[in-house]
Amino acid sequence: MSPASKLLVDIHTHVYLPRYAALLRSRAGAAAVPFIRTNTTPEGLAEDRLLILDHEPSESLTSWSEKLKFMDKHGIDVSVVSTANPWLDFLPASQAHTLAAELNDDLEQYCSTGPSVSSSTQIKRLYGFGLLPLVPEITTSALLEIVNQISTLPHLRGLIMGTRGIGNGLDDEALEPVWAAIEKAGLVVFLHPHYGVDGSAWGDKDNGHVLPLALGFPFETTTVSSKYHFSFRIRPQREMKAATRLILSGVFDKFPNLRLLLAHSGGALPALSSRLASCIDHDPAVASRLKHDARYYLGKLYLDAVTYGPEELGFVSDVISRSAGYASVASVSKVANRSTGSKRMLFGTDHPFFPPLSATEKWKSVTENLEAIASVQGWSKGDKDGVRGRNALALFNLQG
Ligand code: 5CU
Repeated sequence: MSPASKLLVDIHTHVYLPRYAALLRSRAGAAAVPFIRTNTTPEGLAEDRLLILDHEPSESLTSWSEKLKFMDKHGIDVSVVSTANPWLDFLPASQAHTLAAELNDDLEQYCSTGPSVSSSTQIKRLYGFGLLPLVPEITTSALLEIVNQISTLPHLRGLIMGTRGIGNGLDDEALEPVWAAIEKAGLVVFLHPHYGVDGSAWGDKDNGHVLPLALGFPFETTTVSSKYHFSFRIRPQREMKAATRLILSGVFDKFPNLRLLLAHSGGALPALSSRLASCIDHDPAVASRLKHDARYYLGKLYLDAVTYGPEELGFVSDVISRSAGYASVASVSKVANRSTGSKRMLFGTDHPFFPPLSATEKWKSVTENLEAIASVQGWSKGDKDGVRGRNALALFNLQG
């Protein structure tokens, strides 16, 4: 077994728990996604097809027990698993509340009864992100109750959430007690897209789901949008406000110890952060709202390393490391130190999404991300080991 400092830890990996899959199966005849429909294959076998996004080719449903097999095949020691999109977003408040509590218990049960990494460590192979019932009309007390539940389940180390909040996005003041409770409990928030952005930008050509996934998902993470219609291609019901809406709302000034992990390396935010800072500086409505230059807040974030390329990883780590130089106007050094930025980046696979189109021994979506980490110019061996696993052990407090 590798020593703890060499463990490979996957922090972006999803599951559809049996209870959740049963709910989707019960919606087989529903007019709108999400649902699971059982098809018959040409060989006459029953096959579950999962549809979570309008117009998207359906994904194969990966069974819960396949997770460990997938990990073994790719040498992944530990996974911090999360329920995949669209979480509980489509449910009425009371059902979302009950189901969140049940699914959190289910996930704890699975992780706690799963194997350990080895007989000489107490580090388990599975940990999880819980779910909050973030839907319109949910009460603050219900949300706080579930934050508290997650914080008492030892194998749940955070929670995953989409970008809608309780209907008005994540910069909604109504969420402030929730951020406060999450910060106090020390839980990591994994912020993940589902709705994409205005589908009319994708044009009329059939490009499969390349544009919504390659651009729409990361743009959604960048903007932290809200009130998008469930479809990839239907116009949003309301124009999105600004990106980075969480930064603009001052969440990190109010909750400086909030630990936010962004999917897909933060989307376009690293590339746009200096432009964002400049726009803030030149806008009378917000110029004096934040305590720091916008670039400072990027250093508060954690980002998955799901970029598939070493140049992108290097660039993102430069931007993250540079943020310390923006702590105050008087800061002396704004020089990027790639190594410092790497400490906030964590390996992920996005399993069960992006399966290979034809049978291969290993998934390219996994090997490409591992090769990217191995090839970043300016990252030391220690930095790379950090991104592969040690950073996750520290962030999620996983100890042997
Ligand atoms: O790229 C991804 O993260 C995903 C995901 O999580 N869910 C999905 O439906 N497609 C792609």
